[in-house]
Amino acid sequence: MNSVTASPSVGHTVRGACPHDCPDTCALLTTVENGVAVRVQGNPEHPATAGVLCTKVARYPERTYHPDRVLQPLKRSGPKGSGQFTPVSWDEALDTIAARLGAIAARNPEAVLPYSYAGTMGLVQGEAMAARFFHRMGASLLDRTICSAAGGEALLYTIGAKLGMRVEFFAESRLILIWGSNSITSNLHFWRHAQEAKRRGARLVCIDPRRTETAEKCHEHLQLLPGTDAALALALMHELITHDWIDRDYIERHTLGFEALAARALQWPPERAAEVCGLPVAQIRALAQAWGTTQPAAIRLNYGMQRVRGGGNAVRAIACLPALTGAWRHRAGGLLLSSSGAFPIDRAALHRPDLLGTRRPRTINMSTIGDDLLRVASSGFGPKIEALVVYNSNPVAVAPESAKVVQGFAREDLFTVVLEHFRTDTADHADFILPATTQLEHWDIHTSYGHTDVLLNRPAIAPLGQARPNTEIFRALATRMGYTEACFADDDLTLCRTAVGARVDFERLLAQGFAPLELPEAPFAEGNFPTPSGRCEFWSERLAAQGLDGLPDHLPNHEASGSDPRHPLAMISPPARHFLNSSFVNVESLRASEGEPLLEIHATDAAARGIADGDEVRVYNDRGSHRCIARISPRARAGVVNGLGVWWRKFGRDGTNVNELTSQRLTDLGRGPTFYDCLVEVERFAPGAQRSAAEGCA
Ligand SMILES: Nc1nc2c(c(=O)[nH]1)N[C@H]1C(S)=C(S)[C@@H](COP(=O)(O)OP(=O)(O)OC[C@H]3O[C@@H](n4cnc5c(=O)[nH]c(N)nc54)[C@H](O)[C@@H]3O)O[C@H]1N2
Ligand SMILES: Nc1nc2c(c(=O)[nH]1)N[C@H]1C(S)=C(S)[C@@H](COP(=O)(O)OP(=O)(O)OC[C@H]3O[C@@H](n4cnc5c(=O)[nH]c(N)nc54)[C@H](O)[C@@H]3O)O[C@H]1N2
Ligand code: SF4
Ligand SMILES: [Mo]
Repeated sequence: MNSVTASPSVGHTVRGACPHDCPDTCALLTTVENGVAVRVQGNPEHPATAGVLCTKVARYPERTYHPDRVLQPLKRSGPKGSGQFTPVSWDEALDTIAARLGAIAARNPEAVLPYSYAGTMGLVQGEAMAARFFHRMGASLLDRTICSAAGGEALLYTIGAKLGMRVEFFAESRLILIWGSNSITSNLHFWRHAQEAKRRGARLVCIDPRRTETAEKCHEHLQLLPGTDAALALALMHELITHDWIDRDYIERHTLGFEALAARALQWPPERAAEVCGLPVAQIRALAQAWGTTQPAAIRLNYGMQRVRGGGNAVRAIACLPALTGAWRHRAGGLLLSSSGAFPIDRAALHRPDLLGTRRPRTINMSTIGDDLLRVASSGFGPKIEALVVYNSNPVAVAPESAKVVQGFAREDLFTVVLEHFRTDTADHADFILPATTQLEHWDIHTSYGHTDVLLNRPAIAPLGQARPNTEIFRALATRMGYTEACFADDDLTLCRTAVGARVDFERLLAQGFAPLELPEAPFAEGNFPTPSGRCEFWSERLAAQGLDGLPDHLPNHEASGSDPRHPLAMISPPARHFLNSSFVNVESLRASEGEPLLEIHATDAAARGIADGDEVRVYNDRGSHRCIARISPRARAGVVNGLGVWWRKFGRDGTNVNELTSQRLTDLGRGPTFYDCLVEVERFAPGAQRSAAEGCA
């Protein structure tokens, strides 16, 4: 293969979409030669992709044809969690699974739990046939909170929906706050626009406890303590109000609760926030002045900053800033956290909750799967979880407090089916692993949370081995369970049409691969917030009605810095650049770029513990202990250590990853996880002297 194989005379190209949980949702062009996908590139015709992919997905063929792909159904042949399997036929696997699920469901369908997230963001291979299947059964519902629940609810209560600026207009902003986002790692195509703005003279400010590659390239970096963003936002409001850097006309016409918010903000002079955030006062004052006196000014917020107890309130506080200064008046001003609310998706038609009839199954929060798998039947909880069907997710690696998650998955009396590409940490705990197709092998429809185009993914190659699309697997199970409703006969192309609905031109998708939504350039220039009041709600009556604070406030972390002398360091575990959550960890070229699990630690914290760069260390708290290599790094601020994630446990030195340390405590809004609200201690690892976590913390 040479560098010009994109030419149609040598191979043909197939239009697709990147399936990963990334705001960029790139349009892909896959070059196929003799039935083999030889290259995956960015589609140059798609404006948001502009022909560029990240290094991870540029390696998609390496992942797809990886020798470790699971290509036939596997049945457990050793003890639970041993990772020992033997191949079986599809018929044997499906018959056995349908019989087991059927028997459990006959007693109580709520004892069956689907567990899925965003391994693919596709609307068809995600919750389409799967949701129909579990609704028909009456299985427990899953609250899919693990990523964005706190921030999502915060947007709903403040600006009314997951809506915001169009990403391309950031190029015209004069001031951009990159807040809780390592854009170069996790939002590369936004970074392109930020760079353009910088070239045109814009000022870039990064707000992040870690000195990321993105922070390094901004003009200013506010390296605050984790979980203190609301305090910073309230101090910015204090300065905006006391200096009258506010847009009184916009506030009067398009916001609700200014007087109350102002009273709250006036309790937050910059000195107080500086103390809480661990920042110089002057830096806070300067940022307030910049935000108050520059237009157009924009905030690129990402989910990194809402994985703490007060994450919802923090997003609410930050989402007030553009309304206070009227930044929304400009198309290059305002805020973007997620654009996913812009898509007119008919989820009921896809998921068919009507198949539940009058049944109202309980809901299990995916972020507390560790505890929930260990619960016995009770009137409050309902039946014990007896069967788990996992697809598009790797909970044993990504869910918090792994020790409990592993203990739950290791239950001999739990029947676990995992639809996967690889033998992940989760698949190792399965009774059956069913081989799933990758994005190159199936149809799908994609929306985005970073731009506003719909994309169609066409299969580029035939399924490898015996792999089947998730949809096909749930269809086959439905047949065996005797589910005869017509919706179980829908093929994938029909599901694609159902997903896009009538407001998107499907013929255009078939021809071009993508279709932009028709949207205003500046969504809130004239107010029109989709809240009950139609205004940006500084004060939320809906929150007050639930007995919650109607105003945003700073809620200190569950495990705030300085609150526990035995565990003096705050640990955050943000994404590694060459992985996507726990995907790609097994792709050798990408794993080589990351090396091995590392803990970034500030020189002062390392010296205080006699730790040298490259030492093996033990990171621990009352929940567990994780061994890795210490990297003394200017990326870590004093008092905060960074354990980049999310590694597969089996690649860890002691078979663990950072989630051995994280807790199952939840966020203020949305019942989300608090991965970055976690105190630890670190010590040099001396072989032989290792104490158990419990002893170490006694
Ligand atoms: N390469 C790569 N790209 C990814 C992912 C990946 O794993 N790898 N993950 C994808 C997923 S699932 C998502 S949800 C998206 C968004 O993913 P996010 O998880 O938002 O990822 P980042 O953009 O890295 O933003 C996290 C940043 O927030 C910082 N941070 C941590 N705690 C705090 C805090 O309390 N306050 C503030 N201000 N900052 C904090 C971290 O140091 C980090 O730099 O990215 C997606 N893109
Ligand atoms: N400590 C810590 N933990 C975290 C985070 C963190 O920042 N720090 N980030 C959190 C966040 S933001 C998120 S979104 C979650 C992500 O957690 P998950 O959504 O579980 O994401 P992945 O780890 O990428 O696992 C997805 C799995 O789906 C599989 N998959 C992909 N496509 C398909 C398909 O078409 N069919 C089937 N059957 N399987 C498929 C992949 O092979 C992969 O193993 O992790 C969370 N966990
Ligand atoms: S992971 Fe993100 S940047 Fe990479 S190809 Fe997919 S959508 Fe694009
Ligand atoms: Mo996420």
